[in-house]
Amino acid sequence: MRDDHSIEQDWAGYSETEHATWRALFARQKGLLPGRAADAFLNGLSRLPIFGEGIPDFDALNEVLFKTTQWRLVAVPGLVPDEVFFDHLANRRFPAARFIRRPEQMDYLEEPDIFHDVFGHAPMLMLPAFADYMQAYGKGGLRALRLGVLERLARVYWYTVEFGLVQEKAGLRIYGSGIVSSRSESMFCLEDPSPHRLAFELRRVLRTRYRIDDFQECYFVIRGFDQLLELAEIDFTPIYRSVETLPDIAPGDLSADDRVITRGTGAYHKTKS
Ligand code: HBI
Ligand code: FE
Repeated sequence: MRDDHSIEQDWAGYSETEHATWRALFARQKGLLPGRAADAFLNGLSRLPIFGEGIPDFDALNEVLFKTTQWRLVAVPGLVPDEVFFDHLANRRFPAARFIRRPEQMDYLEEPDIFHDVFGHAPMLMLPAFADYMQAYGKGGLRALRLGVLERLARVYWYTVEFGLVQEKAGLRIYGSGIVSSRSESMFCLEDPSPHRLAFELRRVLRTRYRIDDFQECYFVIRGFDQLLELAEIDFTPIYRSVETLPDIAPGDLSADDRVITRGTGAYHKTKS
């Protein structure tokens, strides 16, 4: 392992069982995502050498990704320390786990694996606005560590990059990597009546706790990816200060100022049944 925690992907070292796990995960999500995933996600996926046959080769991916938005994937053994993670993002490198889940973990695992990191994250990095937002998050993460406000900033990443929804003309769509890489949550987040779907509001997000052990009870909806680019351009320091004394909000709670996005007309349309 290098100082920045990166390792070789060693693509030739994957076993047939590992490629078979990828194939099964890919086939399952591919069928679910038309009509559910954001256009930008589907478009990014279609332009990258991410296929159903087996685990992608980072060298081939990086050739396309780097040419498009100057991002690249670097292989890591698993979770890396916050500071290392942010430093990679600030330099337009996405640390992606080399390992794939075991066959008995098809539906759930705690740590991000290569399917989550590559299938879930790489397609959005093909969109210039999103690519710039991710880099800004890395820089902001390094600042937040110094200011002691990482717990609050991490919620912005969670509710956008990992579990974000976007309002498109055709309806509500998924762009969060934690959702697009999960069979059950990609249905739950759009179709289940129970979770709150709220218009994205920065101060509200900074205060909202999240669940790591179950489906989200709350999703935040952006108007489009320009909204993320706006976040990349503002100074968070006065905003941290303005919410410093305000209490956290539980993920299942609603407050009077929340703008609830209904799933009514134009929300989610099935394109096939
Ligand atoms: N490391 N490999 C990896 N992937 C992540 O998503 C990740 C990480 N380290 C820290 C981290 N995420 C989060 O704690 C930050 O977003 C706050
Ligand atoms: Fe992730």
